[in-house]
Amino acid sequence: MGLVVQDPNVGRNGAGAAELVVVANRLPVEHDEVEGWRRAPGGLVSAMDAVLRDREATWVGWGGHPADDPDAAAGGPPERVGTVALVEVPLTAAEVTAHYDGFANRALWPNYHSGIVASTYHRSQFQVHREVNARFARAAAGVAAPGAVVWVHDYQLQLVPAMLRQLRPDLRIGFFLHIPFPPLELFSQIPWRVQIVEGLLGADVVGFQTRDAALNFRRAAERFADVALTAEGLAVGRPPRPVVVRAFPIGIRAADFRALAEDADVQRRAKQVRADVGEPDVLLLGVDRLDYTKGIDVRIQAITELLLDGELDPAGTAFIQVAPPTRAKVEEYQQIRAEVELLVSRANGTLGPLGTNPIHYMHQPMPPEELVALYQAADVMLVTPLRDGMNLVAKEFVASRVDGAGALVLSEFTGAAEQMDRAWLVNPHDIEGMKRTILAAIHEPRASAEARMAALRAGVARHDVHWWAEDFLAAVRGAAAVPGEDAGGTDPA
Ligand code: ADQ
Repeated sequence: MGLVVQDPNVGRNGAGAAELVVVANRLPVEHDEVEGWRRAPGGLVSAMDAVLRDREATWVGWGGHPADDPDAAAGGPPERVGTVALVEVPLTAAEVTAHYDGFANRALWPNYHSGIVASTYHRSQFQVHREVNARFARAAAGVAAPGAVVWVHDYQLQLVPAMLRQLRPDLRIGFFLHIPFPPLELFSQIPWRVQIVEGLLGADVVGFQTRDAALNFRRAAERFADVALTAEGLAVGRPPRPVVVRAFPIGIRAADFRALAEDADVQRRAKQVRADVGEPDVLLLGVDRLDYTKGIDVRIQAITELLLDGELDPAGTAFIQVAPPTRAKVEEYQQIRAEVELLVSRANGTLGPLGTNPIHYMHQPMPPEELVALYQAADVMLVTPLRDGMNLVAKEFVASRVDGAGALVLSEFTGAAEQMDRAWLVNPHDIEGMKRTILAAIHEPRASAEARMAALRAGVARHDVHWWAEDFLAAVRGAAAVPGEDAGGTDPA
């Protein structure tokens, strides 16, 4: 049975004793009908999994099944995974619809991603969102030891820091946003902008993926809250309380990717991948959740045009697009799926003689070994989001290229572009520019291509997920221990 905390004062199994508490919308496990409880996929879980591997911690989150669902997984999530105790915050189906599918994914997500699709704002959804945030705050307050560090994650829980501070002023609270923070003119559209800024300012450290995001938040805080700008962040309220605001660019488990990439079976599989798609002269690859922010459609369009123009030979080119399902209940995600599938079949239907299907589309999750084999098989990796907080795929590709080969085409609008300036940077809104850059990446002489990849690989290895977590946790500990002083930490590369 999982530990279900409904009342913050009623803790069991070590409640009130956790020195490190992670709070995220989802627990790091999900239920599969065949396999039972298993590790949940996704960037956040994969990052925190590595960080918590040898650390005692308590993870507060939703288990993934509505509490009132008659088919809900019997018994709830496990009590522990390795060194991490799991505390489930129960949500009903109606709460999931309003808080997660609704407010988080149809109001916040599109606004924070440059308004690529229009946000919809519903007062009733915000109401539920606030109640759910309060429940997360109470659950965290119930398990944290005196003076503990609480690390709150991502856009679904931005109200938690202030709520938690009110319940437990003794705690040291860090908040990290995995997605972009929008410029003031976009953020200002949100009817609850004041509540969001005040919610975040409850933390001692508010961390972002990029300097731009941190800057955007400082501007929003200046506009919508009682703050003064300081060198390291903000002074909030009266008497002023220091809040560190800066970039902590997330890294990947670089050593794990390198080890997988050196595995003989994975390398054999990489060769097989090329054989499976007909031993092309050029193999292009895209790997993204099927999300409208990822620019999958513009990428397919650019490649299709190159194939139609004869700039790329349909008989000698293969493009693999991996796009696992995500948020399938949200209408905009059904639309992007339909659009991508139409573009793929239209391109394959138009190009070349019978047997020529240059675009290979895989709408399925896959294990890390298979992803690394794909990364190794590719000549050019295409990461072309219209907006992305960081983008771990770009870093995973680079870390997997232990052979020193491969080229990365990367959108300027990813957080990764701030660190990976040796990649082939593109503006995904500019199809012609993207086509030119893809061709340049394909035809770059080997020596300069390898020099680029070597520089990129060194950066990804140095600024890995452990560097990120240590930097963030040091800032949270430092911020509370020495009020008013710079939290230190490393300057983000
Ligand atoms: P995401 O939007 O999910 O993450 P990303 O950073 O690329 O985007 O992470 C996706 C993860 O899913 C990668 O680790 C990748 O390996 C994995 N993945 C992709 N396809 C898969 C498949 N078919 N099967 C299994 N796994 C697959 C959010 C933000 C990002 C930010 C991360 C972390 O939107 O900007 O980089 O959080 O902070």
